Formats: sequence, structure tokens, C-alpha cells
Amino acid sequence: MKTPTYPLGIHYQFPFVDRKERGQLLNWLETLRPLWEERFSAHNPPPDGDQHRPLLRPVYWLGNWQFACLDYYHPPKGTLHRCLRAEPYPPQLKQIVDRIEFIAKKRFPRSFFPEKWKLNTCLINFYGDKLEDGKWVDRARVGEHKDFEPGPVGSLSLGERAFFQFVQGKSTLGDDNIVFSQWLEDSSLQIFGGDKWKSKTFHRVQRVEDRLGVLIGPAVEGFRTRRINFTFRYVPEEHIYALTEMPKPQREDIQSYLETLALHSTYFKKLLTP
Ligand SMILES: O=C(O)CCC(=O)C(=O)O
Repeated sequence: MKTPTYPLGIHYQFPFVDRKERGQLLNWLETLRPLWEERFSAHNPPPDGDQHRPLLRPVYWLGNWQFACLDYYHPPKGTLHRCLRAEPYPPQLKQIVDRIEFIAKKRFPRSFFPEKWKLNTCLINFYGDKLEDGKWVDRARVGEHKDFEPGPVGSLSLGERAFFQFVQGKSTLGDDNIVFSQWLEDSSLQIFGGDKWKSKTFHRVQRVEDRLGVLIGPAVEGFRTRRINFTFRYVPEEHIYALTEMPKPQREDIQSYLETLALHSTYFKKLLTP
């Protein structure tokens, strides 16, 4: 594939982090214990035709944690008790996020930014193979979806490169619905914003290459990680809740996740300490 020219609303930079920063991030990532979340829960059971199932990959959130079983952040209607205040960015990531905000503001028109926009939320996705019934199965992809947090989203990739696409609608028309495709390389930055890329199209990760044969990231039982992606987003502060502000059903649904996180994170340990 030729190097694409990037349309307004998509910025791509490779490399974005240098070897030293990459190394620091990978060292810090080793200290995390990502979670295998279930999509649904006792108080939020699967709708008709769906079933209880784990997510395709382990995840970790910073800034606020959007648990799958609380249905993620979905304005304008789904904003209440969806986002639990979580760990702040570590210093090595904070600096990188400041740079991404600066670049986004330089590259994109003001109309792309909601008031008070800042990248205060980060989803870390771990891509790789999952051990299923004794076999390693490639689970390194994400289906079409939108990131509903308002304003531009910044995406930093580490590890094997990923084939990323924006598509129009969840169509079964083969390739007809593809609007823009690109590879996201190791250490690259992608930022996308504006109506076309945030609202009018979906995005997905079609596949992650397996060329280097190198595993990265923290140990996760039954999983081999070959790519790690950080997406930085904005959630208005008034939509981020402390644990004490969460109603009982939501607290019950996430309690076991918090206990698991508390085994390795001082932030979550403190949160659960009366
Ligand atoms: O892994 C990526 O490059 C994209 C991840 C993504 O689409 C998301 O976190 O919403």
C-alpha cells in the first residue's frame, strides 16, 4: 500500500515516541495487570440474542475506568454512572499526552474541540492471541465502533503494526464501505477528530501483523500480547464519578474487578480501604 495522504481530521506521525520513551512506556506497562472484563453483569444482563461473554482482549483504563458492564460512556443519554474515577497518568505518559494535545490543537480547526477538551481518559488495549481450549487463537482485532467521547481522540501504538480502517456503516457490502485505511506502526501517533471521523464513520482494527514474533507488555494469563494501543479521549469532569457516588447496583457489578485491580494497584487498594 502507498503511503496515504491524510485527509482533514486525520493526523498521523511516525515515529512519534523515540526509543527511550518507548522503553519507558514498556517498563511502566509491565507494572500493570490488565483486566479481562465481561461484557455484561448481574444488573446489566445480555439483551435477547446475546449472552454473557468476555471481551476479546484485556484492557486497562487511566483517568476514568469505563467498565463494559456499565455500558461505557455514551453521550448524550449514557453519561450517568458510566465512568469511575481511576488512576492518573504516570509522569512518562503525562508528557506524551501534553504533546498530543498540542499537536491536535495545531492541526485541527477550533470547531473540532468541545469547550474544556483535554485528553483526560485513556483506554489501553492489549492485542494478541488467546489460549482457548488448549489452542492459541488470534484475537487481535476490533470490530466497527465509534468513540463517543467528544472531540479528537489520540492513539499511540506500540508493537506489531495494525491495519486500521474507517468505514461507513456496519455494512456487509465487502470492501464498499471502506472510507480510509492506514497502517498504525510501532511508536506511531494517530489523531482523528471532526464530524466525519468521529460521528459519520465507524473505525476498526482489521488485523495486527505477526512478523516480529516479539511479545510485549505485562504477563496476562492465557494471553500473548504483540501490540498495545493507547487511545486518549475526553470525558467532561462532571461525568466522572467517585466510587462513593456510584449507586449500589453499579458498585456490586464492578466490585470483583476493583478487588482484582487492588491486588496490584495502590490506587485501587486505597479506594477499597474503608
Ligand atoms: O487499537 C487501535 O488502534 C484502535 C483502538 C480503538 O479503536 C479503540 O480503543 O476504540
